[in-house]
Amino acid sequence: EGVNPLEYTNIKMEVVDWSTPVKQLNIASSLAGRKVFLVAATLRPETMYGQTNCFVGPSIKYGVFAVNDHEAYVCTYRSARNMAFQGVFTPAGEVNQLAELSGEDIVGTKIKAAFGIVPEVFVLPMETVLETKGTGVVTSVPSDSPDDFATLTELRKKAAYYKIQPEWAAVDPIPVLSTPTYGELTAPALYKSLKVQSPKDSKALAEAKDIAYKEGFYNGTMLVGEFKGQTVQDAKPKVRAKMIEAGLAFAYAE
Ligand code: A2H
Repeated sequence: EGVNPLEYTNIKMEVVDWSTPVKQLNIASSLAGRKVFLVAATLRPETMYGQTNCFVGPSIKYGVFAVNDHEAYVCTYRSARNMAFQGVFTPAGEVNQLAELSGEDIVGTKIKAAFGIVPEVFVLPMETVLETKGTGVVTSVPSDSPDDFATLTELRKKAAYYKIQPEWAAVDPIPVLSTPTYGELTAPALYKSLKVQSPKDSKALAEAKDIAYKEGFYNGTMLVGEFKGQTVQDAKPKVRAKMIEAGLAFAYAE
């Protein structure tokens, strides 16, 4: 909520199969037959082909909010209130919370990865998710996001410690775009060259994130999707528009 509002793309990831803990909460009757979507805020819509999973903060509280009479969104209350101000919900301006879920409970839920080459992925825990940014849900593209790659690597090393099934973290990074300096998997290349130690290695990760973003945006070429062969700079608004047109994304500012 700074001076310059940031324009995100919110990605709608439909719930295919809730985790066992959410099933045990018996929230189905509160949802009244609505389709439910986890909503992830991203600045890189052109990378959505490479989603391998989705992240929630395990100790963050999420709500399930009515969008209208047939859809509901899973996100933080804070972001639902912003969405209400931005005209996302019907009736206009109202925040109607149907259920509350902890991030820890949502882990293990199977969702549809909008525009993903792998069509269905799982929700995993990410301890560095900020409650105060975006929707509190982060879709994971480890090919191009150093944070996502660092957390996925950590979860794979210590699946039992993080209480996840190894198969939930089984999808490898998927090449989405190539950059002249880092090749087809920019984030894993930077993770290695900057010697990132863990998802909490914030100094190295901040540098990796900065380089990955600039390399991808200014020098990247799409390897997959409808805009394959085009520059990332050209493809980015086009992929975003296609996702919005398909009803799988919407604009969100904060
Ligand atoms: B980005 P900025 Cl491929 N907590 O999406 C932590 N991180 C969050 C978040 C939260 N509450 N909400 C969103 N994010 C992540 C894709 C991506 C992203 C790629 C590469 C870089 C990248 C796939 N994850 O972000 O602080 C989301 O991850 C690096 C800039 O508002 C979102 O875009 O600049 C980005 O951080 C927004 O970060």
